[in-house]
Amino acid sequence: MKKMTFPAGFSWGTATASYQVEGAWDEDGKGESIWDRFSHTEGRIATGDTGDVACDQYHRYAEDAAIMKQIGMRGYRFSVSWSRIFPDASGKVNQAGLDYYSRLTDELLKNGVMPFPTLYHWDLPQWLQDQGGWANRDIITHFATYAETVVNALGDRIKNWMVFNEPWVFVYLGYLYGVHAPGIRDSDLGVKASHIVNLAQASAMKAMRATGKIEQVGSAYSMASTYPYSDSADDKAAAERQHAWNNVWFLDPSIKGAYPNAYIEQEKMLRKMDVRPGDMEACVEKPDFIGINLYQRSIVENDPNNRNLGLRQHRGPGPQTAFGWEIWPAALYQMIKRIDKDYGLPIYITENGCSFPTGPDANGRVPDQDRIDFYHGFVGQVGRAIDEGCDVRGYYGWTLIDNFEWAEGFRQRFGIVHVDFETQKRTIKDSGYWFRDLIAANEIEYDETLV
Ligand code: GCO
Repeated sequence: MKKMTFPAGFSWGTATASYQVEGAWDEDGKGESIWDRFSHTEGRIATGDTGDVACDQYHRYAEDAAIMKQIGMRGYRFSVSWSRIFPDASGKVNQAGLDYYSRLTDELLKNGVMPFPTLYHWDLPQWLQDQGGWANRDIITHFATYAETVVNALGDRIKNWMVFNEPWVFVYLGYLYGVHAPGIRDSDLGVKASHIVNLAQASAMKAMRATGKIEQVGSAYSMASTYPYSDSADDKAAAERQHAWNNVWFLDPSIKGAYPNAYIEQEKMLRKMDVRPGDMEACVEKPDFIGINLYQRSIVENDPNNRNLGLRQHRGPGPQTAFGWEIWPAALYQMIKRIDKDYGLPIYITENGCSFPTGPDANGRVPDQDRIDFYHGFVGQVGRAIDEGCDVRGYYGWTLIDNFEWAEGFRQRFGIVHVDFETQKRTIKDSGYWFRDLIAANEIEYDETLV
């Protein structure tokens, strides 16, 4: 084991998303989003839960900001709900929606917490979905207008922004596999949407920079470091294809103006994606940093029978969270090293965390030791990468408070603060106090032998 100290001013924070915490789903002029529609449709959410109330952060943001301060958090990654700002197809701005994020921003700053918002964490306005959503190119202009509007309203106080959260997840789970909103299962639409999202990312970044009000902009990408199933050249090549598709499909176009090689028949795929002349140039807008959301790794074996990515995945032998996700701390170290080597840009860990169901005991304490062990392992591997020279600027745990876990409803608890969804009572878990002590000490021990 080795001990390291994080850089002074390291950005310690937590992340949430509008639909998962806000509630107030139809208040103050907010329009319907695809997640409202999806969760209100029977059979879509495993538990039948909805985000109508969620953690009621729309009304309890001051209490939540005070909790962040108590823990010593220096940043808060929240997302803006597009349908609060542009509730309908009229194109008219709903000022009350902007006012909410302005109040939240002021409250965070008052508590010494840097607001670090994401413009899109999956809750697309339903009126845009009715026009085809991310599979219709018209969305590119709508999204840039929305981005510019939000930055103009808050850019006097907020300097650091994220455009997208996990484009891979909302495109493929939403349009290809149909398990997330809008619940579409269509391989043509899915791959077309992936390209439109890349175009939209660049045009929104350009619009945000043109306001002259921001300092840093990037996106948060879902990543899982890929491990070849064996040492064979074929498995290693398969792991590279998985990395290309899963980790950097929405990053390479913005930096290199090209898609990474992922598919066995890549040229055919690019035609299916409807990549037109001039598109790849239009995708380029270099981010100031790269956000990594990482929960797991993937273990990949070459599979010649698969004509898509040419691979199959295996489960790893590590222990698991309540969600059944393998706990493999070195995955985060490997991912940081790879992204640092390939792009040389500053990195933020924009999400990392685990679900365990621990609730309050008889004394009202929440002894979630398994979550502490998880964080100790993963944060330690971030420290290891920093020790080896990687430029990691911050670490955002997922998540501040137990919240609405998408298709799983409320049954997966990822918070470092427990929420009783009957009463909305918040209780800081032992892991929350662990973070308080970690941030105060600003140092951690890590295992430098993990692979
Ligand atoms: C994610 C999401 C979060 C999830 C978390 C746990 O970005 O996948 O940003 O919304 O709740 O990852 O599954």
